[in-house]
Amino acid sequence: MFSTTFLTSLAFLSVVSTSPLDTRTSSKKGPKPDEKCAEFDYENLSLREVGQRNTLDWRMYLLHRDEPISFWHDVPLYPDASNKQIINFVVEIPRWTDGKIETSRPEALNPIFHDDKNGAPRYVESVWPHKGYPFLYGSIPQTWENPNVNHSFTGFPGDKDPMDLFDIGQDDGYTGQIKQVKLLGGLAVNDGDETDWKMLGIDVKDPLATVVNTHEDVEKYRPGTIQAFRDWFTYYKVARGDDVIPVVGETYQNISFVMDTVEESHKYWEDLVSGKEDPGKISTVQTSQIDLSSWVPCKDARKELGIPKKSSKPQEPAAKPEKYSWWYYLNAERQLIEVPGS
Ligand SMILES: *[C@@H]1O[C@H](CO)[C@@H](O)[C@H](O)[C@H]1NC(C)=O
Ligand SMILES: *[C@@H]1O[C@H](CO)[C@@H](O)[C@H](O)[C@H]1NC(C)=O
Ligand SMILES: CC(=O)N[C@H]1CO[C@H](CO)[C@@H](O)[C@@H]1O
Repeated sequence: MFSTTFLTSLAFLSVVSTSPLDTRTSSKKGPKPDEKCAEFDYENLSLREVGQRNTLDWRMYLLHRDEPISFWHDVPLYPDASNKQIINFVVEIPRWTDGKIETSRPEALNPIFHDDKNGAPRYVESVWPHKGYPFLYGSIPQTWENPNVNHSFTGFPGDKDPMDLFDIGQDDGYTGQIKQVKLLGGLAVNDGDETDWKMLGIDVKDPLATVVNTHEDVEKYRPGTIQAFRDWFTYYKVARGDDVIPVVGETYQNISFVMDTVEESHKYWEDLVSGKEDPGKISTVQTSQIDLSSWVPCKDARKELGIPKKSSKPQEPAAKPEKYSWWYYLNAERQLIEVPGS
């Protein structure tokens, strides 16, 4: 599809990543590389925001050296392949906010958008004592919850999304932020008979990060939070009328198992972007895996894919329905308490 002038040598690609997808191109001799496609550079990331927040048209794109790239396929999983406990994390939902903000599966370069429910922007109800999401929430780049295999631990197929992670650091975060987090454990959530891991991590810059290595370690410094966050994932949809969501194995899985699970998910992602697995409606267009047919040179991506040229003028977010500023209360059986006559 693209001219071979774009087939550049590995030296200029994301050498941070050890994915076999990268190394396969190592012997290729090509013409002068496109400087903008050079090694993934965390200092040169920026965001392009189009449309009004709290509307279904709003989009956030990730830029690398001012060219759009994919949050999902182009941000490496491991900042340093020699330490697989540290991974990159794409912040979708900052702490204490309630908009259901996600990475788009079907759109080219997978921008972040506001998920919809029944044709309107989706929010989560605040269940007492929490306000919105009580942590930063987002996805792990270059991972995939494969819907075509039953996960060996849960017995259920994946939910087709990148893996989710929640970051318990003190920073509030912002949508589109790329962070490095230390993995501490994970919950094998079974949402509607689909495997939907919620990995627990902490921003490596958080003062706590150096003294915690597992979810158990967190207990010493922040008693009760680990259990409270686990429970939050089980009941956060109850206020909208759903059932409690079960966690396979009931509690957090240990760090070595969780690191293996992330790595396995990275392999599923490789099968996805390489076409080994049928992508279905997922857009696998990317700018970093040069020998795959899903590759577009980063300097051409914006034009080829019709990505907006610039951010729109900053504007006030659209108003959200009043009920999302309320608190909802559950009884001991985790059922919604209804006030008679209301
Ligand atoms: C996954 O498990 C279900 C239920 O046990 C089974 O029907 C299905 O064939 C399995 N799928 C795969 C890909 O093994
Ligand atoms: C870690 O978790 C896995 C899955 O639950 C389990 O099979 C394994 O024995 C655990 N390892 C340790 C050291 O607890
Ligand atoms: C192309 C580009 O944006 N380059 C910048 C990358 O980051 C370094 C360090 O912050 C800047 O000096 C470059 O100008």
